[in-house]
Amino acid sequence: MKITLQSSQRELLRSAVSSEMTEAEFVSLLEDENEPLRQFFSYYKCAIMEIETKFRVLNEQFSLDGESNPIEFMQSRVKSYGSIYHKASAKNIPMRLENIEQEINDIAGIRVVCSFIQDIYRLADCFLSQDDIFLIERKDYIDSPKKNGYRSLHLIVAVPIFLENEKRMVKAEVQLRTIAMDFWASLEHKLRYKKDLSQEKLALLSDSLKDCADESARWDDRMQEIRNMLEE
Ligand code: 0O2
Repeated sequence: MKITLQSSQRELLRSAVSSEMTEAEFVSLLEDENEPLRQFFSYYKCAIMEIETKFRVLNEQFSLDGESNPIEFMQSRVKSYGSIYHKASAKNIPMRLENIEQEINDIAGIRVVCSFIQDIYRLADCFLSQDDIFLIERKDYIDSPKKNGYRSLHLIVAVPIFLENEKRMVKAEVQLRTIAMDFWASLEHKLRYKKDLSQEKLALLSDSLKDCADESARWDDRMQEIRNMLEE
């Protein structure tokens, strides 16, 4: 899937973003009043709007069926320029918008937070069964948590956005998780970006976070069991 730009826009982007750029140059270029670049990022904002609406509709429909709303809250963001730069550097992706668009899947990110694990899978199934959602990749870190304890269900999808004269397919990453998983991930995220920790302290905090991840996984399972029993 590809975001197609007019050839004049392509030329501008090609000349604008070179592979030798530093982060500061990259960010300042993107922050300039540059219409094609603004347009490029606005497609991701539109994809977020489309996907959020789909989840709001599902949330509403579940409540009409006499069930409580499965979604506690949603958070969305277009990835920051600095974060795109770091991911591209870490993955050796050339600093050109074409490559970034093709190889970074989470420029548009939507996080859907639920109380119960079962709701995550049900929402994901309903979302993926819609005929305008194209699944690119599914990563189930609930079934197979990361070594550090990270859990969430990730769906990389492509969604159409309908503009004045055209339809474009745009990629987005949907992360579905419970409140407990979200609480854990926010704290662990802070640890990942702490640069001034000694090796000992880092090891201690990582072990402690892994214990919390295991404990919160047990909590999620028990809360689900209690709900199942209540609904029997
Ligand atoms: P940020 O700051 O949230 O944007 P891919 O995107 O598939 O090419 P990647 O990044 O290895 O490759 O994919 P993965 O592992 O599915 O992670 C994507 C996103 O999930 C991350 O984006 C985080 O938001 C979240 N995530 C994954 N692993 C962890 C983890 O161990 N801890 C926490 N707290 N979040 C995690 P970014 O770009 O890394 O970060």
